[in-house]
Amino acid sequence: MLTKVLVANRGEIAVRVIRACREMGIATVAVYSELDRNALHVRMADEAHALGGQTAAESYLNTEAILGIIERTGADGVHPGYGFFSENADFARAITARGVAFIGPNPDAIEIMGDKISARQAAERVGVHGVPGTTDLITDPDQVRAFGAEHGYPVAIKAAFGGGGRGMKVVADESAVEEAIESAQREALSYFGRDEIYMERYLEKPRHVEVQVLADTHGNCVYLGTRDCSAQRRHQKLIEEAPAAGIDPDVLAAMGEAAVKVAQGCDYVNAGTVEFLYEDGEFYYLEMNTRLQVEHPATEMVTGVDLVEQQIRVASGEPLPFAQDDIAISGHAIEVRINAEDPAEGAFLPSPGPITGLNLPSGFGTRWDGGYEAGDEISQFYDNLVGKLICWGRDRPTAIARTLRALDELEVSGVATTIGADVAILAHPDFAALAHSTKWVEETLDLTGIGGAKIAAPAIDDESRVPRDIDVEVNGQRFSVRMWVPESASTPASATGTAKRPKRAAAGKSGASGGSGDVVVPMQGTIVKVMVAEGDTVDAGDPIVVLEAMKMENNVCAEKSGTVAEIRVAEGDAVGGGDVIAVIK
Ligand code: MV4
Repeated sequence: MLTKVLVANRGEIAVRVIRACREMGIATVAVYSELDRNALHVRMADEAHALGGQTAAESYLNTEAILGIIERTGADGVHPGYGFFSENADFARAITARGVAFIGPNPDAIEIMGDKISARQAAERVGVHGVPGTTDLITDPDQVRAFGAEHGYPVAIKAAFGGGGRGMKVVADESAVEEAIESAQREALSYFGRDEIYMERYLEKPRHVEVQVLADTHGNCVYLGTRDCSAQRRHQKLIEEAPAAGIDPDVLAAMGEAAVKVAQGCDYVNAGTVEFLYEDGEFYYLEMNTRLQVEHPATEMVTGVDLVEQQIRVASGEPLPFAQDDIAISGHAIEVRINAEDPAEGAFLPSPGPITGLNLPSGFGTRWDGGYEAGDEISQFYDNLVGKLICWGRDRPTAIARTLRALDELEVSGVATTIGADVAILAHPDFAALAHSTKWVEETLDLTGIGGAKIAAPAIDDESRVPRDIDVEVNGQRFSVRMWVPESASTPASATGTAKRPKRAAAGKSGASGGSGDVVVPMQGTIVKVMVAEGDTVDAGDPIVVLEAMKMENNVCAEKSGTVAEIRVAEGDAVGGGDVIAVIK
């Protein structure tokens, strides 16, 4: 078993790996950029080492610095998390060349799956098919026209060396072929440095269904059920769930077996995900992700398998402790990504900054995988995932209701978050009815007026409170209401607080000297203070007496300017509503 694991990542996934190591009694080494010197993953690890630099390229992608830290610390394993070096075959080779375990797949499998054409060929070899199309590169527009004539339009033109959806062009009909080829090649060249393209039939409303696989070094490979990741925008997933719902179990089982075949076909080892498109009862192989994915907890919640623990065991040479028949899916899990982005009007604008307040949900079936605590900062230089909320329920409706309940408890202050968009998706009848597809968030979901805006941290209100009873009437029925108000609000009326109201009342009259000279109390109460004496000159709005009524003190003010001709009350007198207590001339 590995004894000391270097976690070559940051944020929630570094925290996730450190937690698994701690449970297994494995020491952890964190690495950090200049900006992450005091980040949560650094605070949690047994030891932490500086990479230097701020941007990802200067820090978490600095191979030499990471190799130096491996040397210095004696780490015998490296977990790459996702992103950064997780699908970098050269990095994996550099690690293994030093006799250190790369907690992930063999470098050859990373390479085969990194190239979409060889990945598709690897699947075809074991009888797993992608969307009908060709693995030949397009060299002539006539190839596309011939394909369109045979299979129909639309046709998808894809970058051979692409990924993440970039470089895909949809050809609506034969007149658009030339232009689509040119623009696909242009995009492929600028994103990936290579312009090779191929084509497939384009599916108009597919769901994105993926299969979690796990393979050991002894030839065992199992699938751990499916996930549906159709709720996404611009290839950024927002919500994932396990298992994929509303699909015939026989189809899901066939998909799982196909995924295992693809993995075994490239001698895959460790955790991986095989992606499919699903439409009208059919599934089509898309690609394989050769890493632990962001959404892996959804699978953990319905299988009970700790995927990070199994990754470490596999990298230590242990055989899988279960066979396919031992894997059962129990209930339903939903994962919601909480990003520091403002989803208002569907823009999802990044919102980096300090997290000033963080109240996390808890309760039955509720899991939080986070990378930050209150006081930590979301940097503009890295992924802005604050954390993931994962809720389990005995069935899908229960899981949806629980996730909405937990989101209601979750409070993130200081940065804008995607919570509003997540709620809009989960509460939408299309989502409940499984009527959504990969295009639903962008084309159907209405995000106008969605609040994602930054909220300030709630002011700390530690002032003691006192009861104040008032009577109210609602539709003619009398209720006595007790309000608990800050002590300061119940102390004798402050000059500003009480002077304003009469002034507004005075302003409503025809002019500074236009009101009545009679000073009238508006309601029954007790005079607690007389503010003027007979003969004083006053302005409209000046307080004449303070009246206590309904446990509140109110100023009773002059309605017109003039001289106080008469005062008819003294402190302590009880008065009735409508009584004239002074006269101004
Ligand atoms: C497709 C498709 C429809 N038809 N291929 C986009 C990401 C890339 N890896 C594959 N993608 C797609 N390929 C055919 N023949 C629709 C998509 C697609 C998609 C796939 C998975 C998840 C989200 C998506 C969002 C838009 C389009």
